[in-house]
Amino acid sequence: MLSEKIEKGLIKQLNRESESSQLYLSMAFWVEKKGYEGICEFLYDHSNEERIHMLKLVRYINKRGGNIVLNGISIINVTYQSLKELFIKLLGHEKKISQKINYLVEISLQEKDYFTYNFLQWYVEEQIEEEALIKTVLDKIELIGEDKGGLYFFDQNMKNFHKKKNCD
Ligand code: OFO
Repeated sequence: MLSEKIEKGLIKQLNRESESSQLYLSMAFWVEKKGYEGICEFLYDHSNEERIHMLKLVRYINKRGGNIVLNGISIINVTYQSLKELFIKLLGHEKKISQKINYLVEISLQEKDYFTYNFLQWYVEEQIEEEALIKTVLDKIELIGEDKGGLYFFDQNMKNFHKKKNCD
């Protein structure tokens, strides 16, 4: 059985993962409309990954006898001034998620819930990867700056990266 505190924390996290999925999805719309064929695939893909993060939590909470409540989520229709702004926001978002995961790890230790502590290690690893990935994309976008040709090639590279990833 999960303690009330852990159950509440995990349910909040699963709703955050669901929101993350919607956030990536809404960013993918925006990017696709701007004509970036590769970057939009990256964001659509990532939206699916966030859904998988949510499902992992759903399955774990159910296995431990918790009661899930889903928040109503509306698609976030935000527009951005630039790709750079979008990825800055995304990095900020992932950093916030990392803090929440760290907090959950902390309370799982306080509550001596070592099953949950162990379960959360996957998310800890994932956040390290995600922050690094978004930071790498942002660094590249900053490096390219106003160079439209550079941006075009970067977008094409992202498309190939996406194709390769789906074939591996
Ligand atoms: Fe992007 O993060 Fe899920 O956990």
